[in-house]
Amino acid sequence: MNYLCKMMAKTIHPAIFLEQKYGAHNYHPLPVVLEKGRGIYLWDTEGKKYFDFLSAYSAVNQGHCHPKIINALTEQAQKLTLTSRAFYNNVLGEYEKYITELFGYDKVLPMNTGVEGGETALKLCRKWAYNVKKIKQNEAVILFVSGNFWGRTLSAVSSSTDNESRNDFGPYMPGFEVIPYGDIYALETALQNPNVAGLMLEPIQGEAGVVIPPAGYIKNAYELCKSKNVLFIADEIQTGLGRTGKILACNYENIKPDILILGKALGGGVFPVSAVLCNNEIMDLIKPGQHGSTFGGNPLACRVAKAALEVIIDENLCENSYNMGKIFRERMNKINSPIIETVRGKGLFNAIVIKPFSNGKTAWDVCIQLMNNGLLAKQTHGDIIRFAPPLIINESELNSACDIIEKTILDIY
Ligand code: IF1
Repeated sequence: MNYLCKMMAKTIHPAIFLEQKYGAHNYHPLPVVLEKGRGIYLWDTEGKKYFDFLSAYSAVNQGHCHPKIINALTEQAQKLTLTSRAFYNNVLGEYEKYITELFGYDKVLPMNTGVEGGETALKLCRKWAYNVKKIKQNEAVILFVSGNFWGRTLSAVSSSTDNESRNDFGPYMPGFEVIPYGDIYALETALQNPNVAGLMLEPIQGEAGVVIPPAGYIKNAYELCKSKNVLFIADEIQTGLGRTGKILACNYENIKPDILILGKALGGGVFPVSAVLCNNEIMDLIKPGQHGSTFGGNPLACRVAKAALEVIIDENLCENSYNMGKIFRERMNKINSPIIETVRGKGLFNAIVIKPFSNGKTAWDVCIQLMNNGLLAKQTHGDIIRFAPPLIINESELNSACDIIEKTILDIY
């Protein structure tokens, strides 16, 4: 082991050293090594306790290691975990009935990661383009919006406007067009092209930094798409399942996407589960052998996902998210600090935009200080700190967490 490695092994946490030496450096984590999670809390290997205000990018809406979800996982894990879709199993159909009735669609196509959900939705859109809208083969266009993020596959980065996600991964997927987010006139113009088959967007952009479009944009975009026989595809992988204070962020504008994509918290924080929901006119275009995945719809994932959804419904997590989110923004807007530029969000999906410090400190330094003070959050795009605790947080816990955020911000500058 060379000298540097020997020095690192002596001065940094062994877990960090091992990740540095043996793992791809595709992340820049905060210097904390977590060992345990329960509810809204995480503990590091030294036993220090933290508020989790990232929730694994909204994949832990129900809280860490939720007993009902863990029970579903462990119970099914003793019986049957994976059959492939070469055979039926006694869990998938029951889950499919539950989730399609819950969201009001004819059918669901079960996948695993969020990006697989996105890829599935886009394949369904292209199938529909050629078989229903009768667009000429290989000429379907799908619209995306600037600042979008729906994963890391070559298709996903082909639609990205973020150089970090996109650079050096070309050539890019053809038939993708990007228009400015929130600009209804840009959409109107793009929809003049008769080859447009779909528009895919997040109702509130997560990775971009909890970017909320102008009021009415989602509804106007949906109506424009309908007027041009274009599918409206909602990526609710991060905004869905209570995160913004409703079961779906699209519900704020009373629109029902033609294709709905769910993920993250659908897996209850224990398993990658995603789902694509739509009605028969679209879903029945996929015939046997035309799409799927080894783990998609496996019995273990279905039991976990059903339990994950039941927790959200039975524990009124959407309502709690809505109410706690209001308190959070009220508290943040009361902090009298020159470094806070904007506080924004819906439900428990919030962000604070940090002004550049004259002393050279950045949002990263705020996150480090928050960590030292017992709260974990992470910045995105340099100056935006997202705050997204599990939706189970109660008012007392929320205020304690806000006390930490307030103290940290007032102390740092
Ligand atoms: C990373 C970001 C968040 C997503 C939306 C689809 C996906 C994601 C709206 C794909 C995934 C994750 C990916 C993860 C970090 C995280 C993230 F910062 F990268 F962008 F949440 F904002 N649609 N987002 O947010 O789902 O395939 O990952 O299951 O890649 O670093 P996935």
